[in-house]
Amino acid sequence: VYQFAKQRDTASTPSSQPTTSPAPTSGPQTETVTQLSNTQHQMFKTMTKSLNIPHFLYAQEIDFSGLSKLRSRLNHTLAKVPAANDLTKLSFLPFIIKAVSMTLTQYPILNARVDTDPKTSKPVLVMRNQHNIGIAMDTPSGLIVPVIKNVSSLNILSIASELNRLQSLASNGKLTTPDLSGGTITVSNIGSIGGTYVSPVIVEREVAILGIGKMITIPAFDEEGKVVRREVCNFSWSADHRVVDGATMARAAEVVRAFVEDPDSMVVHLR
Ligand code: CAO
Repeated sequence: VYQFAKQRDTASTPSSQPTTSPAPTSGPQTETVTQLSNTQHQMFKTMTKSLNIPHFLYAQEIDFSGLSKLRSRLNHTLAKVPAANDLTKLSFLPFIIKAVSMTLTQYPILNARVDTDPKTSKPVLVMRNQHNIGIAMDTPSGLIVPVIKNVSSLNILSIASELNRLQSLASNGKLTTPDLSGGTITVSNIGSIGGTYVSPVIVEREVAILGIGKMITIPAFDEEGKVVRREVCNFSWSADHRVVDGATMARAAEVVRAFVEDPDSMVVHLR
């Protein structure tokens, strides 16, 4: 009883002295110089050049429910009957890469690069017919962006195989210069690690990049006002605002959304 009363007294006395002592000082700050790794050095050069590009950010929430169901169905089949190259599983990315390529057919400006006309010294757009989609990859040595070439000529299974091939070479540090060059647009799926939104940085010789956040499950209302389960994911586009206006970026992003939200609609375009 006495102890209880004493504790209560102490707690209720505003002028009581603090019982904690200040953190001990740990000496002066020290600084150590570290050289950049090769990958950091490359990232430093590339990203410094990207500072010259005025970025326009456009973000949208995509309903992944249909894609998620389709992926589960296909993965169920692939687990029993593997596809070529022993492919037994598809992630979301091959579908998104295909949707981006199909959209580039309608919006070729997003596959272009900015250059300077040597005769007039005026800026020009260089249009490119092949969709060479760079994929940002997190590897033991840091950020690497290998390129899936000519995506419009590939189906979703062959995109997945190529993605696996590049991912395996990247994680073993065995990518070659051809694997890393010739990109015309980039996709960065940071959502496989985490994050809702990302503000992706356009790389030189490209005018757009797509950043993908983490897919999450949310309660939503259906058309009858009933609460339903939805899987959603945020897509964040950055475009070079010197040559791509907001309306063009928004229209193209809406085409990607339509393909991803209704993946069956991609079937008619597949090769
Ligand atoms: N939201 C939720 N889950 C996701 C997801 C997302 N956006 N993206 C992938 N996943 C899931 C996959 O479906 C898979 O799940 P299951 O095991 O259930 O099938 C799991 O996460 C692992 O996917 P993955 O990473 O192996 O495959 P991927 O094709 O989606 O991505 C790659 C491949 C190489 C892009 C990815 O591994 C990676 O490196 N991401 C980081 C990119 C990055 O660093 N970007 C920042 C660049 S700027 O610094």
